[in-house]
Amino acid sequence: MNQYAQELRNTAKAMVAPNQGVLAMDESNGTCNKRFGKEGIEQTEEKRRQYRELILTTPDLGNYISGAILYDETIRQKKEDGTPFTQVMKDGDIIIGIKVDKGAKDLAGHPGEKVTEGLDGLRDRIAEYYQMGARFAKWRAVITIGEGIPTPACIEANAHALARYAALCQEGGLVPIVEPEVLIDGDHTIDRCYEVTDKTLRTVFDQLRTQGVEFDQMILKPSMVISGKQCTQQATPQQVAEQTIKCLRDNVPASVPGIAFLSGGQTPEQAAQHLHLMNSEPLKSLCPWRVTFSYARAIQQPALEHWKGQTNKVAEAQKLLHHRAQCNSAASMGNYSPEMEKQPAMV
Ligand code: 5MM
Repeated sequence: MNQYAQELRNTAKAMVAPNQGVLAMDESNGTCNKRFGKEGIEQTEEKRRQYRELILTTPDLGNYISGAILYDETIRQKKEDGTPFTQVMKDGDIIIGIKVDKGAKDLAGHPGEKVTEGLDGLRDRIAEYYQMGARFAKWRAVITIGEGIPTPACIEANAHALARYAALCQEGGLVPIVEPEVLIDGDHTIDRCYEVTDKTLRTVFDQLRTQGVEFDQMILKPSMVISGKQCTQQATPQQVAEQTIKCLRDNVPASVPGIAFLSGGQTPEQAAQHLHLMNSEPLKSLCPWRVTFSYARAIQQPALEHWKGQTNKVAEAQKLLHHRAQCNSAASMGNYSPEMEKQPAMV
């Protein structure tokens, strides 16, 4: 039996505790710089550090956020006053998570498709991150819907990598967040998204089983079953919630403690509304797992747009971040209403 088994179960449960979800702040430098570029923010290590300090020092963040996923650069950084970010998180009751994949790269022989890399040397990196205080990890696979894609080759290669990553994490004491993202980009219908998500989740859980991953010691981070962004026929929020729960019930074992969605390019309000509907009757009683969030953009975006790199905007940006965390916390309990968005944003 894995020496970490009980610790892994406890961590997984804590990550999806009532009222709480996970904050994804693991943008790689490329992605973070791209988002900074759009806001006219300088693309430097110091600006990324300042931004991550803004997030992690948001007052009372730990009331709504159980854990935060960091990037390799961030887990080594400190506050301006020299306090390591890892210490700030421990003090704020936020579990330390770390992205361990090395990004989605072109899949050879399959134009338009990606496979996520990062298995080489992963055992050693996990040991280092555990030493640094991390207790969970994340690996994201990307599945694109388009003409003739995804192919079985893409789904299988990504599912295999996710399962090998998850097994290595459990061996080293980190709860794996398994993230197969079916992209929202494209003009596909919700039915097509259902078909692809169903096939992807089925293949991922087959591979997790094959690699001996313990389902009660992991968290699934899926995309929702939703119409493509450019689809002319957009499904209603209730349809998104229903189709997503149906697809998850067909594929995710009840022993998985929690499902923490990515937002994938939905607006902050959509992401909160969809999560709320899944946590409201009649869907709520159909779920054997806790259903919550692991959003990046749907929590960070308003704060980033307000901050724009300006020191005098930090406190206001933190209020916006706090508000999104609060809305999604409520949504994860079925207590969100669009009225919450009308409250003054406290700026
Ligand atoms: C899908 O992206 C994940 C969730 O974020 P959203 O809620 O915005 O969809 C997120 O954790 C993602 O993996 C990172 O932000 C970006 O990582 P890369 O490696 O693409 O920079």
